[in-house]
Amino acid sequence: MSKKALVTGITGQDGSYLAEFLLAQGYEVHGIIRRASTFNTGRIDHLYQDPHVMGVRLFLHYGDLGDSVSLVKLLYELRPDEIYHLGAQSHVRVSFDIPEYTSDITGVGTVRILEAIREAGVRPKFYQASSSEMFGKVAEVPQTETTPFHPRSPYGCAKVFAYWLTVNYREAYGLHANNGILFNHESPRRGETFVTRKITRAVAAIKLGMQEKLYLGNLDARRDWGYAKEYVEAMWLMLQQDKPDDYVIATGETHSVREFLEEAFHCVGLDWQKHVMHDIKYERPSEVDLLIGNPSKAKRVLGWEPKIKFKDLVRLMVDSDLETLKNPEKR
Ligand code: NAP
Ligand code: G4F
Repeated sequence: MSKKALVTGITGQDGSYLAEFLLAQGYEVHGIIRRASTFNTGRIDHLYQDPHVMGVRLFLHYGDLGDSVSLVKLLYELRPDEIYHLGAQSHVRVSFDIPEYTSDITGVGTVRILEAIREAGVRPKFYQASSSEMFGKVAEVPQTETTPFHPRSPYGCAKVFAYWLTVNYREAYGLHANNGILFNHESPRRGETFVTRKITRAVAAIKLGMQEKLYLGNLDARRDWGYAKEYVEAMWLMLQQDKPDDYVIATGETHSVREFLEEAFHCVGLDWQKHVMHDIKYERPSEVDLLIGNPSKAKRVLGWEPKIKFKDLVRLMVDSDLETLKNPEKR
């Protein structure tokens, strides 16, 4: 019998790649989606539309991380073997505008799932989408599984809370509960308001004469950017281990937002300085200046390592946005 996985945040960037990966592994995949006034399944619609490849092994259920009863009912009904908890208010800048909501959904949302597991009397393996944002004002370089946390945003604080809850449920109840501490990971499916995708979409639009200027905030921040499609495989690998644990998932390289800009504009033969303007509204009250992860534990224990590095990532995102803008019907 095929394994059953439940994915929160299935409509997001990572959820869509993970659903694809799990279906290809033969899983029956269930996802929680929110009711919205517009369609919000654009990233997973293709999984429904290819019955020969995917069959009817993808099931979507309405629910919300703010609604415990729906979570408990779903777990009673489904009794999944694995839970990938990816749902969150995931935007750092926005978390300064809606800190209470972010704490509730990104932080307490994890408690709701963990308690629903206990309430339903199920014993799934559990993955928590922890974040390099927890390292914040970094205590050491590069960051590893033992680097202390110093979050710099309401989002980062909520993720630290959820991280420790996951550790606590592992220690208190013997749950196979795992934290993947993922550094920034991007793709053509990245939300349009995160900096990489904002840049690659603008580069494509500027190249095609559809836009002139791009407004950005802090260009000095440095991030360890990897490819989302590869990172979801690490999530799965964590849940295939005999023992639960916490892992840093990163490339081990760091680049500034300015370097990302240079490389993206270089892909289409343009000079970024002619198009990029500063707008203070994109700056944060407190910034994370430098992130760079050491993924050696993931390599040693999980056998995971990233293949797509910085320049390839920028190129594949720019190419995809050019293609999409040239063929809007494919969007
Ligand atoms: P994303 O694209 O923003 O997706 C977030 C998902 O959470 C979406 O499916 C969203 O649904 C769902 N969601 C938001 N609020 C919800 C609520 N109240 N109830 C139920 N679902 C809700 O994020 P991502 O980039 O795929 O990241 C996945 C997870 O990894 C997140 O927890 C994020 O914080 C974490 N993370 C991401 C990165 C990264 O670089 N991408 C790095 C480290 C950790 P809608 O589609 O309806 O909005
Ligand atoms: O793309 P960003 O918004 O990503 P950020 O803040 O690093 O958070 C992402 O990665 C985290 C992992 O460390 C995840 F947990 C989180 O969910 C999310 O996926 O911003 C990257 C950098 C920041 O330093 C920001 O100040 O880009 C800088 N930036 C400069 N101008 C901008 C902009 N960021 C955004 N979003 N928009 C700008 O116009």
